[in-house]
Amino acid sequence: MTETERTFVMVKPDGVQRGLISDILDRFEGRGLKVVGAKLMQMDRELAEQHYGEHEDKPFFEGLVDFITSGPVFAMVLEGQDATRQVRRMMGATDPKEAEPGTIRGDYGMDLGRNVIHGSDHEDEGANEREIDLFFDEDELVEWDKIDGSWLYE
Ligand code: D4T
Repeated sequence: MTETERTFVMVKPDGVQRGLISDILDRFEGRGLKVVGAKLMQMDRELAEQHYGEHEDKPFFEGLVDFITSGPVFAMVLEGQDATRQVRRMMGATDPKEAEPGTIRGDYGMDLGRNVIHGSDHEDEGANEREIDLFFDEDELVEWDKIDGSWLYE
């Protein structure tokens, strides 16, 4: 059986400024993903540098940290079967110009440096737990039963 898992997702400052939080959350809820944590927050440079640590030697790193700290982000933890991979599929390719129409980036983005949303990488083992720990305290996550469970999953 496919594992139920939690994944970290974040609407970036461009998505928040453009009023896309509700549409993005609607897509995930409509798909059947359960929200177990959500908050609007302002990232500081320390958190941004930690979050994007794998890119610290890349030429775009400073610009990326500037951008992600330039305004509030909307951070979420979503739960469901195969959640990490399914969220990434719904987000579309990293570069919105390559993202398929119908995906979040394909519908709302035009530029790699303004790609609206982040989701943990399903190919990076442990990325979910690491990012959830980085952004959320344990008491900010809620364990609850969603009444449509048996209507979503066989
Ligand atoms: P994030 O982490 O934002 O969900 O994006 P991805 O997981 O899809 O892609 P990534 O880690 O390769 O890139 C992180 C972030 O950096 C921006 N970026 C990336 C950029 O501004 N210029 C670049 O050349 C690249 C490769 C976009 C996403």
